[in-house]
Amino acid sequence: MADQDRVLYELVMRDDRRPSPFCWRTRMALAHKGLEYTTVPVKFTEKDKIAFANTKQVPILVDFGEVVTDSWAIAKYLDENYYQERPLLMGGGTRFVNQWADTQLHPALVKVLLKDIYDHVHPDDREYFRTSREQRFGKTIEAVHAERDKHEQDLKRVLGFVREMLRAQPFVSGKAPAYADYIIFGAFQWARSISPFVFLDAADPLAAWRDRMCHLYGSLANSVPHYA
Ligand SMILES: N[C@@H](CCC(=O)N[C@@H](CS)C(=O)NCC(=O)O)C(=O)O
Repeated sequence: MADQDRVLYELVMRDDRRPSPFCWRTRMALAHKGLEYTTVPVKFTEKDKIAFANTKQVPILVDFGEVVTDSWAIAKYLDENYYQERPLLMGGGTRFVNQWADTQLHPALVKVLLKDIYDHVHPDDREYFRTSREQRFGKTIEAVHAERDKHEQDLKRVLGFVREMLRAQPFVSGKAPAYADYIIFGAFQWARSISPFVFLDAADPLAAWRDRMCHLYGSLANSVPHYA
């Protein structure tokens, strides 16, 4: 790997889909800072490809030789190193949003999406995904999927206060988007990368916000394979 490059290592699924919500936090953060980069696609089972970073997870940012792992650490790194004439990603409360997404939003959403994720996993990763996720949930992917209606109701509840907030302001971060938006948007981009399932009504303020997010930075979120 050249020390002269900025490279994002990110998850890849079949048909070159890039669904990782954590990698989308980083993609949007890099776009926010106006930074160029190339990507290295990593399958779940390609742990050898990322062993250099001493982690088993993506995203990993290699910024001119500086290896940064974990989406939160990457966002902090970007604010610390690219602050001149670049808008800050973080504000008060951003850590709260990060924690909320990791512990409330993602656990609710993954149960709605699990079968669709499995259906889009790269063929080389199918066995790994089934085994690791069935261990995590303590039941089969199909058993989780069988309760999708209930999981959808749980997800709607979890999203309730974000919806209310977006009635009063265009972005989670206020008048302009910042990292809190990218955190939550990462979850929506995860969903639309691998699932045709529609869980937002057209009249929902969240749907309008999601649309605004999809059109940011030259419609970055639409530049990869996705459903509606
Ligand atoms: N806390 C990490 C979580 C990253 C994460 O969970 N990445 C997933 C992809 S969405 C991953 O690499 N999983 C590897 C695996 O399940 O083996 C972050 O914020 O970056």
